[in-house]
Amino acid sequence: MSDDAARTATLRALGADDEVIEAFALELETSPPGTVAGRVGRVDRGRFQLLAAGDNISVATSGVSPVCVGDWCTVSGTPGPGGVTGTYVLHHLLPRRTALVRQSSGSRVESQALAANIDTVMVVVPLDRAISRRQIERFLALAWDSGARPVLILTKADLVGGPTAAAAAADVTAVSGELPVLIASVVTGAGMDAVRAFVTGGSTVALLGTSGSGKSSLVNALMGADVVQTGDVRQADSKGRHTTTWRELVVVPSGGALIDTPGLRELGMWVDEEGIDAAFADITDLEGQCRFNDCAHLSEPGCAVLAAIAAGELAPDRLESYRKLLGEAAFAAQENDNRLAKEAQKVWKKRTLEGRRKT
Ligand SMILES: Nc1nc2c(ncn2[C@@H]2O[C@H](COP(=O)(O)OP(=O)(O)OP(=O)(O)O)[C@@H](O)[C@H]2O)c(=O)[nH]1
Ligand SMILES: [Mg+2]
Ligand SMILES: [Zn+2]
Repeated sequence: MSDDAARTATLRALGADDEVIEAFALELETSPPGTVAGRVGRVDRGRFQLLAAGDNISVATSGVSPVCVGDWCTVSGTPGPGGVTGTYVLHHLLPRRTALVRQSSGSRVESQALAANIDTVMVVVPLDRAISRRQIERFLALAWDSGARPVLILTKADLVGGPTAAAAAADVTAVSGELPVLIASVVTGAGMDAVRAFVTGGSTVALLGTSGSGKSSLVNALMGADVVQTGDVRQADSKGRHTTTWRELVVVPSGGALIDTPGLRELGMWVDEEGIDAAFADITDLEGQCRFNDCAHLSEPGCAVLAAIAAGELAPDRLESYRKLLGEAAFAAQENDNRLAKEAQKVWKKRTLEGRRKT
């Protein structure tokens, strides 16, 4: 097999379609010898893993990662001697066709690409818990924003009766509209053929959902092997344990690529804040009228929240529970992920310190 043919075969296995193959061919024509084309499989702090022909390549980066999982890019460098990681740098990043982006919420958090070049987003909803339409809406919003096609997977069907599953499917159409809604179980395999139909050669599927919803279990079922770790669900409250901590791209033997993502933990701080903001719209509306941009509503002059409390328009304990939930959101992020914890702390600190004057 020629180098070109070998490269094409590798890229196809990673989920490339003709357009990607063509873009790489053009790019490599003008690249220095030794340039390698591949797909980002995982991003860690200060480095990312490129899935490519032969050994996977670890590429050092500095500052905010220039790539996210699912990106197609070329790197140049030299392989290390026998089994030792070489030294590579990012050479060229192909334009992202779609991207799941964590939106910035005001200026508080920078928007960040979570995963790129996804065709289908599976929003995974477990049937053994109360279904939150609001939560599904948020995942669907994220999915639609990406440019990919969302699909709803109601999973763990073995844990409820058929009528319950059917009722849930009917119920979620209120938020899913015309989208496909699939009922599945990785335990019995029921409905898995319909899920598998979305995973085809040249396509990339990302899974989104809360912790413990069954994303990694679906990945393993689709892979036909336990390639990613799955976790226990606490019996008491059927909450997940945040088993998956990194977004990771895996290649399906029968074609296509899957991107497993962590549950609420990683989207956590941001989604939680969003949810809290939505639930406390009365306070967030008032906040917009405070004189200071980062008013903590403690004793600042010109505080619209304190004014509303003084005028009897806002219950003081409502502000208390808002504070408490925001603090918990920051704490949850801190517990789970140092990087996010730092962001959360920054946000929280900014809120509790004296606010800067609005300009
Ligand atoms: N009965 C049953 N249990 C399931 C099914 N799918 C997943 N589970 C169980 O649900 C638990 C959580 O599954 P995971 O796949 O780890 O969930 P996850 O969405 O990846 O969770 P995070 O990685 O924390 O975001 C595990 O104990 C699985 O065995 C299913 O179809 N039926
Ligand atoms: Mg998982
Ligand atoms: Zn205020």
